[in-house]
Amino acid sequence: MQSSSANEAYDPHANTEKWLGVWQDRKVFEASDLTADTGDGRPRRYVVSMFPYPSGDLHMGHAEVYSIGDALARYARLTGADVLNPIGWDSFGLPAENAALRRNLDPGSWTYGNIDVQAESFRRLGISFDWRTRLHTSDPEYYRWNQWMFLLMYREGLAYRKAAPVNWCPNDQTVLANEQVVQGKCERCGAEVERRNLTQWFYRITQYAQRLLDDMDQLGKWPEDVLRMQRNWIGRSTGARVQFTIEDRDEPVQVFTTRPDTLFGATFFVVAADAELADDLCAPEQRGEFEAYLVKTRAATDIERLAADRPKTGVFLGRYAINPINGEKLPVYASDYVLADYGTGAVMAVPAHDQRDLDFAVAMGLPVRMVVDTGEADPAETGVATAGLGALVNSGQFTGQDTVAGKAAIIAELGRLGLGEATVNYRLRDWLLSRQRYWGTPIPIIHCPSCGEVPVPEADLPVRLPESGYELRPTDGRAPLESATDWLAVPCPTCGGAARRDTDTMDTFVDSSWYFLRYPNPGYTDGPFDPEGIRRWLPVAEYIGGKEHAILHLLYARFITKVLHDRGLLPFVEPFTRLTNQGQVIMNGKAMSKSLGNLVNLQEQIADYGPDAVRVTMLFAGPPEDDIDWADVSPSGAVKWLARVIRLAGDVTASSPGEGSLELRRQVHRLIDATTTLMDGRRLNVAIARLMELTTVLRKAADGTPGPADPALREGAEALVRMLSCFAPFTAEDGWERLGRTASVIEHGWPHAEPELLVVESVTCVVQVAGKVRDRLEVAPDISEDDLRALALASAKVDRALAGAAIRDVIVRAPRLVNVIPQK
Ligand code: ANZ
Ligand code: ZN
Repeated sequence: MQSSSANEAYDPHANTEKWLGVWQDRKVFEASDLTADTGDGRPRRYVVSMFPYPSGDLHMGHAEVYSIGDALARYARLTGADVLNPIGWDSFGLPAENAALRRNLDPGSWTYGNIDVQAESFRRLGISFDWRTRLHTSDPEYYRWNQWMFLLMYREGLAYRKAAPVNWCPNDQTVLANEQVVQGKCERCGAEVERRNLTQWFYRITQYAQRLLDDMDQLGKWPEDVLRMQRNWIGRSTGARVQFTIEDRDEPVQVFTTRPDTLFGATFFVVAADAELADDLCAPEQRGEFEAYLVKTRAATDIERLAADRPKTGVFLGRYAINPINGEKLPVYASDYVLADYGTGAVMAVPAHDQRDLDFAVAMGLPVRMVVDTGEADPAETGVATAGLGALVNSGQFTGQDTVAGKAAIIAELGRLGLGEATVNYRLRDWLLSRQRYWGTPIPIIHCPSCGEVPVPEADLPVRLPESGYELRPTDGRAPLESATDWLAVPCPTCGGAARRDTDTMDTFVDSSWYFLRYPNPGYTDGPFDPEGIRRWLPVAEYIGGKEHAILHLLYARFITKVLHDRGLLPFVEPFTRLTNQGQVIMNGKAMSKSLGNLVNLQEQIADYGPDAVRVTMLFAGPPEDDIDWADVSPSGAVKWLARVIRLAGDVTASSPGEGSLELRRQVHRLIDATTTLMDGRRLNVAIARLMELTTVLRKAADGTPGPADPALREGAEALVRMLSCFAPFTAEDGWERLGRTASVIEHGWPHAEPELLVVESVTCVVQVAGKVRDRLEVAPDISEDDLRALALASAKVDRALAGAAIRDVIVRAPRLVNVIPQK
């Protein structure tokens, strides 16, 4: 039997505008506690999806992250929380400048135009944002607080300037961000990128290295791999600093080593060729050779330089270092396999136990001396360094000790001599935040010929970007702001003399390191964020975003949070309590790109299948953290499922919820329970599979007896539609309406699984006393032996049959039989 509604086509577009209007009128997505404490007792839940960069319209990747974030926000709302699901734009950054150069626009109008397009797309996708939070990092009202924080950091010695190697394109005559260097070449013009030393601004994140590690204890709800990546990036090594005297030089040189136990095996000494130290140590007769080598080194990137398989090269500097433990003379070399900015930029080379040192020794014909016996063959013969633990050999008074004891003993001896100590070293570098770019936050510093660096007084913030009179295309290595001559010239705040503004702008990671603090009150003017908003909503309960931000963005946000905490501005040290990563949307096994011609256009997908089917497809394809290959999924399958839900809702004729067929109710409540558990575990794809299963169960019931009039069918269909609203919000409203209910389904909450309906059917257990049947019990099929024994012994009938006799034994065969054997 089919009802007439079965023939109506499901139109995924028909009612979207209607529901958007209803949601807006009823303010269903507005957090009630945003502006004042409403005291309704609901727990607050702050669900933040990483904010978008307005590079154009929303793309498939956006649709995925916001579908995930929206499902989690809607679930939290349905289960009784006061939810804040905010939105803003990460609207500074380089693509705006490149696009502006190509199209002869200004970066601002390109950016704000894209923001409007994206905002409209978000609306049409039905994402449940509270639009009152909306902020744009390129607004002066926002970026003034970047400047305010910069000044705070500057005052505290956490912001400073120093010369640092940067990527330089000799053709475009400009500094490039790391992201603009593609395989060693300039992204724009393809020229080979060079390294140059330029004066740059830094945030001293290294001062927080240990705390960034320690506080990971609080991040139990973060993915393990993200924590691992952060730990590796911080790169804590324990070892020793050892001091080497240089022959004919007053100042000694320090090295960092993780293996002080191998000190007797040092046969030469290497300094980073591009470190000042190398230049300093170079003997006059070696200078020509050294400088020729340096030119070659400069061209290589750090990654190339550290590659294990790179042939080792270097030059002898004509000097000797003295090994502090045995007085041996070690020749000093400069090489590019030692990095200038790690440790001290100098190493004691132990070729027997470090492969890079061994390769260098072989290349230069230097001696190899084994000092740790690991049980493996002698590296001098095999060419394979032995890096493992073992017993010290050839190590003077320390010979015979094992690696661990030997380390401690040699450090103690160096300490006694005043030539070394145990130390910790971090791979983490300070955060290079200056960019020689236009579309970013101006650095609030004024350079005065007499006073030097002078901070812009707080009352003069924001330092606004000039809107005209600048040349966007960098020329002769001049940053765009250097061409804004009117803007540039300012009186010195200290002496009043002629001075000039700093022409660098901030890395956009600065903008995104604290935006989530401002959302609760984005118009706040007394500080970067409203302390009341912080008290109500922060830290972020649930943060959703791509794995590509696993390291830098999250590390910077954690760092800034700690800095603000230490100044008494925040009551917590970690900003994100729970982190959910999403994978990428790819096509035929490859990242989507214009050049590959495999771009899937989101708007076309929405036009073809409707917003709900696109969202369901994204979430059903796999766990949130996996990549989705759009070639393998089926939005038309999602459309079919949603159409079945709609048809089912139209077929229900029972008018009151509750009761009805017990068996159907049991199935429904078991599926509600399973879906709830899956949602709590963020297993969204499996949760959707359960809802599909529920649809099938209900369809069968509707087609059977008692059929459409069964109140249990109505109960099940209403539960289905309520749960569906997390994933397919428009269809859920359509279904709710078809069920004869009034909008909005969102206001009816998540269905509750009744515990007594969750008992999976029961079996009859026979209880005997001395082999005679005395009672029958209805029990769960998976009841434990202990529970069954206790239940049987509690039976009044068993008690009566025993007539006071003591029990000799109880034989339990769960779930069907218990035999109680009395004492004779
Ligand atoms: C002697 C030695 C013997 C080392 C041995 C290792 C094994 P991690 O663990 O990554 O911290 N090193 C120190 N500074 C360096 C630099 N600027 N560039 C390249 N290498 C550098 O690595 C620390 C080890 O890397 C240090 O310990 C040093 O070599 C090298 F059997 O010292 B070792
Ligand atoms: Zn001055």
